[in-house]
Amino acid sequence: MQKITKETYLKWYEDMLFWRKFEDKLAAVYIQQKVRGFLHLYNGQEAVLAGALHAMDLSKDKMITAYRNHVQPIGMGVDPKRVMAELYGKGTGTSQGLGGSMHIFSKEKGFYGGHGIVGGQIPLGAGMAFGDKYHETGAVTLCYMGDGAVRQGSLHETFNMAMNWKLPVVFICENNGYAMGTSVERTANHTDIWKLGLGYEMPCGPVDGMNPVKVAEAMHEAMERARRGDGPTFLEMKTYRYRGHSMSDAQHYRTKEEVEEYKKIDPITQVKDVILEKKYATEDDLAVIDKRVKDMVKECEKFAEESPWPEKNVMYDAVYEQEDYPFLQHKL
Ligand SMILES: Cc1ncc(C[n+]2csc(CCOP(=O)(O)OP(=O)(O)O)c2C)c(N)n1
Ligand SMILES: [Mg+2]
Repeated sequence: MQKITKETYLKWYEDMLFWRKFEDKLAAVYIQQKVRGFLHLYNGQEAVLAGALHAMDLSKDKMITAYRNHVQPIGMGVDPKRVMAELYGKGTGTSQGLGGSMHIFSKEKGFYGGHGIVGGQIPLGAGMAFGDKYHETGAVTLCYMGDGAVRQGSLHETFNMAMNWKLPVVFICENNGYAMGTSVERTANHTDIWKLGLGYEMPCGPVDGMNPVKVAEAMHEAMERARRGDGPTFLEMKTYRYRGHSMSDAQHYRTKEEVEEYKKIDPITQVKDVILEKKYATEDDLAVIDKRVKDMVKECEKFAEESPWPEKNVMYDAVYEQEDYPFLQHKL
């Protein structure tokens, strides 16, 4: 793994802060009804992404996740202005405004969505890894899912095939404690989600998902295993989301005190503490980064606001049409 240096910490600080503020902005414009439909935010879970990116080879590795999917593509190199425009439904968005919040996608940057069906991305992730094994690309797929998704049957079928074929994939459960309003304790007889790998003799284990160093180390080991042909790993990242499941969540299932407890181990604060303690930067240096982040978010908002709506015909170009269909012309 690339060494974790002063530069790594400063990058983690800036990236995670940008992701956090980008999503705070989305929450604000959602209330103004500029972003519509569902909106699931990642606030609190940033270390899981930051640590994984450090271990990845971004020239070829791939990622797939569920609907909490705005900042991952940004981390993989997609222009954040285009991600925000997608959320606004604008023609300059990553899917020309046709996908929206749950469907950010960039084949070019190796980000394969963006999936609203809980657990739907698990077999797809294994399929992507199968493709890489078959074509001998040497790439590894990171397949993310929530704690709710591990209760889907598709996880078990996929684990079996992925182990049987020793696919180059890392399955990552982001255990943020809840599936909508249902706590992990209420979903199953056991709460150590990582143990689900044991039934398939898949290497597995728990990881502190609030600390990017711990995430990077665990991800590196898993990705090395996948790259040398020894197959998948299942990691349970213990993390937390500060905001509700989506924007329409009254959060009756947890207390404010619980949220505050987790904020004490906030990933951005943890990274900032190391930076100051090791004198990688001063408070003044960090203020410069904070300002840069604020300006970048503003730039994204301006771009999305000023972008045009998609042309109407794009809507019809994106649906299946049979040439000899006799009834309706699906064109404008
Ligand atoms: C197959 C399916 N069942 C139910 C839903 C409704 N639903 C949307 S999100 C969600 C909870 C998933 O929670 P989790 O996997 O823990 O992810 P998190 O939201 O915590 O990131 C449910 C049940 C769905 N989208 N798809
Ligand atoms: Mg969850």
